[in-house]
Amino acid sequence: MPVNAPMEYFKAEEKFNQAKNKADKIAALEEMIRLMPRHHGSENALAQLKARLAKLKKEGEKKGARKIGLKKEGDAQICILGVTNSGKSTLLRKVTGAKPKVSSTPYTTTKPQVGMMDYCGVKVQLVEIPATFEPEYMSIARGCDAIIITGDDEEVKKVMKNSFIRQKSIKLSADDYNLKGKIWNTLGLMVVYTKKTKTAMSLPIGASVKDFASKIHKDFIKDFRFARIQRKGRLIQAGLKYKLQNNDIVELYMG
Ligand SMILES: Nc1nc2c(ncn2[C@@H]2O[C@H](COP(=O)(O)OP(=O)(O)OP(=O)(O)O)[C@@H](O)[C@H]2O)c(=O)[nH]1
Ligand SMILES: [Mg+2]
Repeated sequence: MPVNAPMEYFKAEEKFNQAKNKADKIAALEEMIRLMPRHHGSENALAQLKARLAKLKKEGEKKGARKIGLKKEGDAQICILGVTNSGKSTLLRKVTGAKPKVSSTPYTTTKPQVGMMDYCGVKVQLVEIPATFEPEYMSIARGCDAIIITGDDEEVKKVMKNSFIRQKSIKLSADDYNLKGKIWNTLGLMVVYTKKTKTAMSLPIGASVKDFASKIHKDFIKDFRFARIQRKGRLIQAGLKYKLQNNDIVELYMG
């Protein structure tokens, strides 16, 4: 029991005990820490509260994605962050086959919603993060490849900062022209195709023949002789170091 704690402290403690979810617990704990008197007699109690807070925050990070059963699928994952009614579900519906509920009632989406966007044969997983921004959902956003922000971005940027979400972000609306193209461009990837099976593959912009070959199979580097690349009607013969470009069709010759 802290010595000389103000009344507000006990109110915050009561809030902590009543809290039903992690976000509320964290908020109450932070309030308790703020209200705890700073003197020699309260040092231990303060340290305990801080340890409890750290543990609570860490739990959210570790369990988050697994607890809600969300599996990373496709070539890349993008999270949609936005305050309520900013059109997250509307955007998800437009670019994927997913059918999350769209409604003008605030906080319609309460669980992360997942959809798969096809871009020139490459699959990108999109995840709508509920506007409650619960820590366990923010941990999904922390691990994805890029962020789409819908609506007013000021609040979202604050939330991102507090949750250590530092990926590249882009502000978009569901009504934007060339929505899929804009989403794809945030990833810094290009699409190349295998000649034989016409399979689309994603690689970082600037990737080489070697990157392409090793993505298909480890042994392809060892037995590599040369690559034949179809690019804008031209045929190029190239070695491992040769840099690929978007839309290249690549055939590997092995020895
Ligand atoms: N066409 C269009 N409608 C929008 C846009 N933003 C919001 N709306 C409308 O606003 C309401 C909420 O849209 P949702 O897509 O459900 O918004 P959300 O961000 O998913 O909201 P929550 O899940 O409740 O937090 C709906 O009536 C939409 O039609 C937009 O950019 N374009
Ligand atoms: Mg929604």
